[in-house]
Amino acid sequence: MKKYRFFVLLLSAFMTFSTLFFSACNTKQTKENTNRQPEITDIVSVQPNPKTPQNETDRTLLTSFETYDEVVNMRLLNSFGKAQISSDHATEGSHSFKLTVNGNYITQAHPTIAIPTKTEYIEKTDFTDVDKIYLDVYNANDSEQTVYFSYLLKKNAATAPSSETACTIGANQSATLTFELNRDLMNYFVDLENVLFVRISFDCASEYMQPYRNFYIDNLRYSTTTDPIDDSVNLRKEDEIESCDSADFLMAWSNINQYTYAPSVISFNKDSRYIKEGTGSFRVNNVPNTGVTGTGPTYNVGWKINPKVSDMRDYYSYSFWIYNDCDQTLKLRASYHYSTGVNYPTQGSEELDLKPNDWTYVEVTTEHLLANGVNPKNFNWLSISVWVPRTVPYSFYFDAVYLNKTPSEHKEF
Ligand SMILES: [Ca+2]
Repeated sequence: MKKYRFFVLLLSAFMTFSTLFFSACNTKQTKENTNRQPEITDIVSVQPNPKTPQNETDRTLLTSFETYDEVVNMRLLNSFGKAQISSDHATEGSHSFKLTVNGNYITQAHPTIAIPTKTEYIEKTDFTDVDKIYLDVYNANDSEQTVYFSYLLKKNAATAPSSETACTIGANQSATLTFELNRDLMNYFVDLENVLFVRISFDCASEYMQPYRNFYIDNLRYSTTTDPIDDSVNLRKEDEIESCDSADFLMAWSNINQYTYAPSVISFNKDSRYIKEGTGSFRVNNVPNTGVTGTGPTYNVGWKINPKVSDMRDYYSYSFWIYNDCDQTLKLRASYHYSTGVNYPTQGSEELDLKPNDWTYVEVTTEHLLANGVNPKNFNWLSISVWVPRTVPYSFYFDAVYLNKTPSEHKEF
């Protein structure tokens, strides 16, 4: 017993030091995390997770934010703010994670903590059986706040986020938030067996110089179910590649490249000025000044989708609309490929000008795909990417991505 007490004292001393250290390092940490690729290590631990509370035997701990070694692997994204280990408002173990949340009001990308899997702390990467996520939160603000849970998943050579599940928490309250995951929906778009990060997000600041918001979080855990996933769900209409009418459909899209090389954020837009058809469109914004390799005035960012078409020769073309929210003409790159194991579309592309502050219709014919060597029965990816300004905030929107059986009336090139 004496030995145990001594160990606790030592640990406390270590934690105090760690708290200071992590806090002091935080600015650097945030900057590095924005620029750095996920650090996925191949450490495989055979230790079972022993930290399941006795009164919650159906819940398994993911993290309790106890040690510096553990939290240093977490990434703070999208101008997050700060995070540090705290001894206040702990609900599991003796420490919580104190968050000072900012988020860039221009990008509207949620400030996010990304917690890596496949580590000695979280071995689990297959989350197929996980139906609920639990997080203890103390909302130290005078207003109701929303907290989001999502996954980042491996998808071929790229990554894709799952949709965000939201929970609200009242002002100056502590609560256990329960995120009920729609496994059927997620399974339609992403591979739940390949989770790279579990992510906790918050709303962005909504205006310039908005005061930071404070939260304490602890005791992130999950429960599982034996219910099978319903894989008969079909969310697309005939000949529709992407309607952009639901935030859930964002899951179908992957970054064209590693974040480091093509840093951008894709999000759901409901502003009717930027919708061509239906109830929504997708917005892509750049992440200016992130030290991307290269020095030109623009760099290429974009997102790609598997069109899930069995034979492209059944169609005349695919098409989409794109809005360039900028006062100058920019270059679009509509690329397509069928190769596997290559994370950048190399099979062919259309480059064309995007009119300033206007919609442009883009149609790529099957004839053109065939002429560029695309295997019509294995048309894996189509991507929509734009050469965006390197240092200035910028957005483009796209909508109504369809397969067309006949030449469409909008054809412009
Ligand atoms: Ca804890």
